[in-house]
Amino acid sequence: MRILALSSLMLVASTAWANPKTVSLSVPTMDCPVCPITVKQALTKVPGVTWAEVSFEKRQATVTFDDAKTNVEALTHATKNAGYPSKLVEPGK
Ligand SMILES: [Cu+2]
Repeated sequence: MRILALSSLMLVASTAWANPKTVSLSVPTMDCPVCPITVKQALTKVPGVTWAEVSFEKRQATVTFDDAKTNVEALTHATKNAGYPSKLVEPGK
């Protein structure tokens, strides 16, 4: 009984300790200030995404996600489906 309680507790803990990851995506085809709204919606709809911010000025999206639930490929796929192909901006570039 005690072991059962402990293992279910650990399951809850491992979910809470999911690894958040933040990446920047280049979205060069955004051509007016309304575009970022569409891109942001597309990104936040991806399961595992916890936060998305899109800058029209920089033509960039910054996305925070749980890397156990999704990945960069899913993010770029989502923006492409919304009409805005994107690609990962390598850190330091
Ligand atoms: Cu637009």
